[in-house]
Amino acid sequence: MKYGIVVDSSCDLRHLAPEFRTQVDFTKAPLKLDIGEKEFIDDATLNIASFMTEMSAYKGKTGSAAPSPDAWLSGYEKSECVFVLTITSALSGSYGSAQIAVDLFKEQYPDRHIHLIDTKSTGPEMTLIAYKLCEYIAADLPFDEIVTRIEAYRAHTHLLFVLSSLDNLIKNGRVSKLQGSIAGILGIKLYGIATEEGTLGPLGKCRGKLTAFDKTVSEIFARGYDGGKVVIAHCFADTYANYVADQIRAKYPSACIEIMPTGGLCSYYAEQGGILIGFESN
Ligand code: X90
Repeated sequence: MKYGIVVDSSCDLRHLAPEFRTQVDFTKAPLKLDIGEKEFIDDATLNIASFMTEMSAYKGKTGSAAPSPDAWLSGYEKSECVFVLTITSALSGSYGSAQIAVDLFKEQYPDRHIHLIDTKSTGPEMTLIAYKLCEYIAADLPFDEIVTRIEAYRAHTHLLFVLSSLDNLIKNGRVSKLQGSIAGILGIKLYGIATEEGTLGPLGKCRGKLTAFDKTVSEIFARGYDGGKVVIAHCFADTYANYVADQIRAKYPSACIEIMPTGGLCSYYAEQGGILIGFESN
């Protein structure tokens, strides 16, 4: 296929909408998840519910690993014009691995086009960027024009999150102990934002079933949301995701909001009850 979008599996999106499928090849390079010696590939065959149950029950070490350059390269090779989106390089080696594959790809296919983006984010914000790429491709824009426009678009996308536990982020050294000091305290939720540098930026912590979600919705409005697209990914927390969507719709009734379950990687780190919200700002 002429156009390809290749993402790592931290992007929760499973498929493109049918109207884009004939024009764009969408490939996911899977990260790996480990429970002790047992390795799970974060692809469409992973049963996330049983993975999460097994992970919670396991007392030893669990972890994740970025896709190999080979896994990236085999995704790129399917298309002539390739856009690559990775999880933030501040928290994962996925971008570094994708970059090695880009160099190999350029050597092997000097006539093809490829553009690699460190999204400085993950999950739903990557989904928003993938959706926008589809729109540009469907509009028949030249490759370089799409590159310029997608870089400009990224200034208008953001990611907020609400987590009930930072255990896996701390255990895997993705968040400092100090930053995550509230982790594990029952009933406390932490809400925050993906910073410009692509790190976790805590905004606050609170008790109360819905307080963190109300505060997060206020943050969405405060950060320039004015009725654009929203993608919410949740880890077995569709009630919270729907609550957030309802609060947004109370102010913007025609807001375009999509709710989806987190894939393996985001489920592992966001943990049960966690939600991630990607949104567009003006
Ligand atoms: O390379 C690897 O093994 C992957 C490591 C990924 C670590 C971070 C995953 C975060 C998932 C948690 C809340 C959102 C944080 C956003 C910060 C940019 C989701």
